[in-house]
Parts: sequence; C-alpha cells; structure tokens
Amino acid sequence: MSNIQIKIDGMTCGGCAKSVTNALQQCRGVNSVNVDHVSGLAQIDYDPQQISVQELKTAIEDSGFDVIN
Ligand SMILES: [Cu+2]
Repeated sequence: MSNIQIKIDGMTCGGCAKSVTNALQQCRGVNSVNVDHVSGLAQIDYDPQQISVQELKTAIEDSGFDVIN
C-alpha cells in the first residue's frame, strides 16, 4: 500500500470534498481517502499494483476539480 498527497484546486466547501472523496473511493485499488477543502489536500492510501497516480489524478479531474501537482 502506498500513500500520496495530492493538491487540488477549486474546492470551496465540504460538499466539494465529499464529491472528490466519493470519486476516489469508487476507484479500484483505493484503500482510504481523506480530503480537506480548506487546505485543498487529498491524502490517499492506494495499491500501486491496481491504480496509478495518473489514474487517481484523472478521477479527481473527472469529478470537476483541478489537480495542482
Ligand atoms: Cu463545495
């Protein structure tokens, strides 16, 4: 299991954070997710054998937000 912190732009409230959380939790290989809209940070525990960092970022962008790093 690996852990990554991804910085997200565009989240303004807890509802935004929930949208990102839901999108990530639907991805295979994602173990746990913690998204904070104030800092704009997503902490993700994932299995690198099942999902790549690029796929995680794509899932975030598909939920309507921008990935900064
Ligand atoms: Cu919001």
